[in-house]
Amino acid sequence: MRVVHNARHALHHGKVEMFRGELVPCFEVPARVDDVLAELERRGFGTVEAPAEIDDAALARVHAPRYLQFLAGAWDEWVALDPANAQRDALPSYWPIRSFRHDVLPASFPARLGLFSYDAGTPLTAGTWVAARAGAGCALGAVDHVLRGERAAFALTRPPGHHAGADFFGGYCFLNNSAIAAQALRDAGVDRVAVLDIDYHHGNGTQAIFYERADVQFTSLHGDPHTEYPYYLGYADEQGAGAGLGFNRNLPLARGTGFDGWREALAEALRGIADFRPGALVVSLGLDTFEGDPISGFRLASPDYLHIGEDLARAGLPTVFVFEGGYAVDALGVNTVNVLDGFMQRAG
Ligand code: FKS
Ligand code: ZN
Repeated sequence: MRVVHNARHALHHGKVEMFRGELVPCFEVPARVDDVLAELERRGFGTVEAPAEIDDAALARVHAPRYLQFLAGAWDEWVALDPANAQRDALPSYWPIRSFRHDVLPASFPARLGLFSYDAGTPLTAGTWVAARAGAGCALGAVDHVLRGERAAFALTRPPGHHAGADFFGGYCFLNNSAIAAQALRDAGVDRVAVLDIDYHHGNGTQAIFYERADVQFTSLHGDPHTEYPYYLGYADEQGAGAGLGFNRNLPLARGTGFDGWREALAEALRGIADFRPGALVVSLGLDTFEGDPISGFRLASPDYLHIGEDLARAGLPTVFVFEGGYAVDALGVNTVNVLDGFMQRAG
């Protein structure tokens, strides 16, 4: 399988995230991608390549211009507030929730930081924009391979993307790589694109981006938002709106779910995807469903990931895999490559 790898991912390196009243070390660290790369090399799996330079127009097909502009200049604005900020991550502390205005762009940088975000766990750092932009390039590069007839391709990048909406960051995500991939497939003439999100956390950003559209179907398997992040979206009754009604599907599962229950939900998701008759599939590939994950609650074991790959291959669709979460760094490489390996074995 072709692997498009973002060598600039480590330029995004948050120090801390806010968690239960404390600043704690980030879970989403550069070692995650390095571990996957090492396992790809160890197993001689795939051809690893760098992404081509990207066309920002592909980002603007998914994200709001004022949000992209903000992200591109955010670090410089943060340091301009106080030169000592160069040593600190930028974390928001104000949010315009219900009854506040969203149309006004305040001059204050901290005010805009909050306008364009939804949690205090997603540090913006000196290299965030460069890393995220190159990451979106990986997603676009993987799309190109599939458009040229490859059975599948894998965008190996961080920061992840599925929590990022059209104009907000959060959940360690800034640019929604999976949404950018799905939109690029549409723009290249694929009539219907399915996005399947198997990260432990609901892909609220991807759902929101496509919620009113019938041309991109979104399906997600995730920890029940009643108890799991991102809490405010990902419930089973969210089925899409307007033209998109019927094209959004959430399959929330209880904390503690093991592979048997999870796999049944995957089968259900794949039936819905088959009914949609898509021309391509984008998989938001999170590996935080693993039993050893430090921030998640499902109980999948390493060999289960081979079966996930096989089940996905049986859908018979040109497939773009996009790397999302997974925080048990030592097992992350094995689990990720198991999915890809299972897929290729079944895909032939
Ligand atoms: C632990 C609290 C967890 C944030 C969880 C974010 C999950 C991110 C992810 C992604 F794929 F985007 F990376 N809070 N301190 O795994 O969904
Ligand atoms: Zn996750």
